[in-house]
Amino acid sequence: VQEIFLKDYKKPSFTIESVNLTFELFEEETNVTNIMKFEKLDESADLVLDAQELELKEVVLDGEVLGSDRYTHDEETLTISNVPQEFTLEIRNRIYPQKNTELEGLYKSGDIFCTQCEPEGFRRITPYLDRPDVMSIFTTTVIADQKKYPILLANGNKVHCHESFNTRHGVTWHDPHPKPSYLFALVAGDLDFITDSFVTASGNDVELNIYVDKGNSDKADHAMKSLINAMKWDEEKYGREYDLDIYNIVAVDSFNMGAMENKGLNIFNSAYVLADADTATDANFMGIESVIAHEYFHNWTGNRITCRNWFQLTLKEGLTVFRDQCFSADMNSSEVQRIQDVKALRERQFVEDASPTAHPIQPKSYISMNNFYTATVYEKGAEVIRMLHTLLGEENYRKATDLYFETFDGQAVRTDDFLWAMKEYGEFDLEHFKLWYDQSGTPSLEVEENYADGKYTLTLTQNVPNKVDGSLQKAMYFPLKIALMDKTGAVAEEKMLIISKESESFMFEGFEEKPVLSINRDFSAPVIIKHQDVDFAFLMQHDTNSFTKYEAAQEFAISILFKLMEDIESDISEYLEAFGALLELDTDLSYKALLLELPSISTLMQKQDVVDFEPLYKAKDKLSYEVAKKYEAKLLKLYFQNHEPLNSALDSKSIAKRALKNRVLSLLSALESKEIAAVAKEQYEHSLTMTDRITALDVLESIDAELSEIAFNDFYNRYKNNTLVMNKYFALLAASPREGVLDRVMALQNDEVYDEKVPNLVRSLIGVFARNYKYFHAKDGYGYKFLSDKIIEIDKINPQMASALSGAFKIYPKMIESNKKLMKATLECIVSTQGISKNTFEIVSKILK
Ligand code: BAL
Ligand code: ZN
Repeated sequence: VQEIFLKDYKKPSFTIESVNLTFELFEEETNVTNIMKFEKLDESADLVLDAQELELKEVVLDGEVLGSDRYTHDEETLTISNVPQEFTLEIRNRIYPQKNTELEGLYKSGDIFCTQCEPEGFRRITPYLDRPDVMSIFTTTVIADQKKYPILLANGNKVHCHESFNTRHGVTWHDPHPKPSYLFALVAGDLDFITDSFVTASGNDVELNIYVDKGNSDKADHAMKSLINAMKWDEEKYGREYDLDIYNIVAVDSFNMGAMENKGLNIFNSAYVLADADTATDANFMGIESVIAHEYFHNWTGNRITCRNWFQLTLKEGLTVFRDQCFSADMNSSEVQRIQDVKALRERQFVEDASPTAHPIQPKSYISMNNFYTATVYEKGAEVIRMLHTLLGEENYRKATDLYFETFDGQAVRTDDFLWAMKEYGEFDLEHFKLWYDQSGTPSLEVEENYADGKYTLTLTQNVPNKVDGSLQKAMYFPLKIALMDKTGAVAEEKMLIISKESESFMFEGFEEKPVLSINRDFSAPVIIKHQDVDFAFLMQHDTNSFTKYEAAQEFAISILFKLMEDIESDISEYLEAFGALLELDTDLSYKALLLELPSISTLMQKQDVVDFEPLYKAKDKLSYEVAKKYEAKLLKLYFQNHEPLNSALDSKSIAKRALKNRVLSLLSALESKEIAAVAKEQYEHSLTMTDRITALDVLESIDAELSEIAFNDFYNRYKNNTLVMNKYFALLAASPREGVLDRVMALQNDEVYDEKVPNLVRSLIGVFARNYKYFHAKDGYGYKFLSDKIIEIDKINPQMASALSGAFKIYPKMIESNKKLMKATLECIVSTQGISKNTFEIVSKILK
C-alpha cells in the first residue's frame, strides 16, 4: 500500500480546458466517451491519467487513433508519452455501474443511476487528472432508455434535449463554472419531483427541484423549505448568491455519505431529504435542515473555491460545518444548537482525538483519502473556524470572508490562504494559531484559583497530549471566554482571555469575596477543562451562560457517577437536590430537556484512564434509578403537562414539548415499573409523531420484553415497506439494553428488509450494535468476533463501509487488559486477511500499532 504525503505535493503538469462527456447507459454496461482539451505546463511531462477499473476501448489524440504501443494502461493509470503542447484527447471506455457495490464512481442505487466522485471516484468513470486542483468546464450528455430513465441530469444548466431515437433519449448539460472532477455528477431514473423557485438578491430566477423515488414527493417539502432558507441566509450572512439557473437535489437510498455537493446537482442519502411527521423524528427534520444547508453552502465554500489537494479538506469542510451550525442556530434555538454541537464533538471527535487514529485537522499523510472524512476534519475543523470568528468578531470575520471570496474565487487553494484573509482583519498570532492545523489531540486546561485581599488570580496550565507517534506537542493559542460572578449569580466581570502559554496567570481586582468562575463559556475553545472543587450546584442554578450552565449539570452528575463507581452506596443527596432545582427551572423547554439529561456512557468512558464498561453501567443505572424514584411524581406531572399526542406540528414550541416530555419518560424508565410501561405503551399507540413512537419503543424495550415485542411487531408491520423507518427499527433493537441482543442482531440480518449492500441498513444494525458498549465489549469476546467477521465480509462489497465499522475498535489501547487481549486477536485477523482493502487496512493497522 502506498502512503501519500502532503510534503510531496506537486502542481499538475497539465491543465484541462474543457471536458465533453457522453454516457450511453445500458442495463449491463455503460459506454463513456470523454473528449478533453489539454495544455501542457511542464515541457518534459508525460500525461498520466488516473484510471481505475476501466475497460479501455479507444484512445484518439488529435484525431489519430493510438495503437496500444503509444500508451500504457495499468490498474491505476493510463500514461501517454510525447504529447504535444496543446492537444485534444478522445477516450472511449466501458464501465459496469450495476456491479459497482463500492458506491464510488457511477453506480446504481435501486433503479437509479447515480454518482459519487469525491474524493477519487471520477477515475472509476473515465481516465482523468482526478485531483481537485485541475478545474475544467464540463459538458455532459446522458443517453438512456426513455421509459426506464425519463429523468436525465448532470451538472450545470440543461442546454439540449435530444430527439428520441427508437426507445432512447438524451439530454445535454453544460456547467459554465470550472470545477474539479470530484464535483461531477450524473443521475438517470424514473423519479418524482417537487419544484419551487428562488429569486436571488441580484434578481436571478433559480429553478429548484428535489427528485425522489416514485411516491415520495409528499416527503420533500421540509427539504425544499430548508433549501430556500439556506439560500436566503447565505445572501444575508455572507453575501453569497447562487450562480446557476437551476439547483437540483436527488435522493437515493444507497449512499456512503450523508450527501454530496456536486455543482448544481446535489446527490443525497434519502435519510437527509425525506420526512413527514409519521415517519421522521424531530431530530431527522433538524438533520435535513442542516445537511441541505451544508451542501448548499458548499457552492461557495468548496465549489467556487476548492481545495488544492485533499490535505486541505478542512478548508471546505470545517468552514462549511461552521456555516451550517450557525445557520441551524439562527433557524432554531441557538443555545440548544451549541450544546448539541459540542455533545456531538465530544462523542465523536474527542474519542477519535484520544485514539490511535488521531490526526490534525490537516493530516500530513494518508493511505486512503476516504478515511479522512472524519469528525476531526469536519467538527474540530468547524471549532477552529469558530475560534477565528471569536477572535475577529462578527464584523471583521465578515470582512475577512468577503476578502477570501474575492481573492480566491475560481481557484483551488490551501487553508493557509483562508488564514491569510482572516489575519488581514484580525489581531492574533497567526503562526501560533496555525498549530491547530498541525497538531492532533485535545488540549486540556488545568484551572487553579487564588483569592486574597480582594484580588482573584486565575492560573491556567495547558497540556497538549503527545502525538500518536509519541512526540511532544506545543501549547496552543485560543480564545477563552470566562465570567466571574458574585454569590447571587450577578456577573462582575466577563472577559475573553487569550491563552497562548503552557502556564499563565490572570489577575482580577476589586472583589469583596472570592468570585465564582464560569469558564469556557459558549465552549469558546475545543479543550478539556480540569477544575477541582467547583460548586456545580451553584452554577447549575445561577450561571448566566446557557452552555456553562449545562456543563455544570453534566459535570456534577459525572462526579457523582465516579463516586458511585467507587462505592455504590455513596451519599448522592446533594446532587439529587440540585437535580430537583433543575426540574423547577423556568426556561426554554428544549434547553430544559438537555439540562435534565444524565451523562452518556461515552462521556463517562472518556474520563476513565483504563476503560471498563461494567462499573459505568452499574453507576449510571443506580443514579438513574435514584433520580427517577425521588422525583417520580414531579416527572410524571411534567410528562403530562407536555404530552400532546395529537400535535405533530413542527414549530419550536411543539418540538420543545416533545423533547422535554420524552426526556422525562426516558428518565422514568429507570423505575422499570408497570406504570411507566403503561404510559409508554399508550404513547406508542396513540401519538401521531415518529418522535414519540421511537421513545416509547425504546422505553418499552428497556422495561418490558413482552410489551416491547408486541409494539415492535406492530411497528414492523406498519413500516416494513419504508426502508428509512426500518433503519430506526434495526437501530433500536441493536441498541437494546436487554440480554441476548447479539443473537437478535444476528437473526435480524436474515430479515427480508435487511440488505448488506445498503449502507444505511448496515450502519443501523451493525454500526449501532458496535456502539452498544455493554454487549459489543462483552467479556466472552463474541461482540468483537461478530464485528470483525462482518468487517471482512463487507470489505469485499464496500471498503468504505468496512473501514467505517472498524472505527469501533479505536478504543483498543484504553480497554482493560482482558478485553484488549480479545480485541487484539480479532484485529490481527482483519489485517492479515488476504485482499483486505487499503481503507480497512489503514484504520486497523493504525489501531494495532
Ligand atoms: N463533501 C462530502 C460531503 C459533504 O461534506 O458535504
Ligand atoms: Zn461538506
